[in-house]
Amino acid sequence: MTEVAESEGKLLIGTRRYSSWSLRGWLAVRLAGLKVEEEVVGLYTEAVPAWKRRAPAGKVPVLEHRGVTIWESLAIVEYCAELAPLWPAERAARATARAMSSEMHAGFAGLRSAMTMSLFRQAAGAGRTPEALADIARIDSLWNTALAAHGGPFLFGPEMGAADAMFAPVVCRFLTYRPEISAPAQAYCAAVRAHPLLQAWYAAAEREPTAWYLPQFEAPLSEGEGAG
Ligand SMILES: N[C@@H](CCC(=O)N[C@@H](CS)C(=O)NCC(=O)O)C(=O)O
Repeated sequence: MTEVAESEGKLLIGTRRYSSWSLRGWLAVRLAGLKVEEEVVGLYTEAVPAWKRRAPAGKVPVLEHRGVTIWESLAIVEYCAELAPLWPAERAARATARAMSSEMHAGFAGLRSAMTMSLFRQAAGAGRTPEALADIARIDSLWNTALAAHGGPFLFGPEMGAADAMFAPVVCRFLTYRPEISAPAQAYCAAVRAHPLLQAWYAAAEREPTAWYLPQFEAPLSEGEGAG
């Protein structure tokens, strides 16, 4: 568990190598500078029943902050955005950022099932199902529109924000499965991966216990292989 001076609560997350929803919540909490400890649980291991009793919906992430418990990644992002400016200041841009984030939270099941998040898996070229490719085309288009309108390197300008937190696990998937994406989307992926918080997330993921590794998410996939 990460100790934090004058802790105001706790963020419960799952195995960093795999837990895409945890990454979203964790990024929002860290971008907002909340003073909370982190507790990481090995997903789908024997520890599951114990942590599930503390998670209102039986899922991670869960944020406990100053006596408030928030589950669901998008609600955590919104909570953090009330404490720090994570959404764009301008109303129309903010509406677009929220729409993109909602679309991410509710959708892209084709991508999520064919290209499960697994940070260090050897899987370049794999997972290109028709459903995943359709989702990728939509995401590429969304990113291009936002990047062109706001100048990058992040979706709504120079700073990483709420929408970037919601799409960060997609970046991780693209870096693992290497689908063909546009040049602006590639540049966006590079910018997200280079951000100090993503660097920290990957570094911490590398230090996680090997007992948490799950064969179904680690098995190498060759180019052209289907759902992974
Ligand atoms: N809609 C939820 C999804 C959370 C979710 O599915 N979390 C996964 C880990 S990425 C989980 O807790 N899985 C454990 C389980 O279902 O037993 C959110 O946005 O936070």
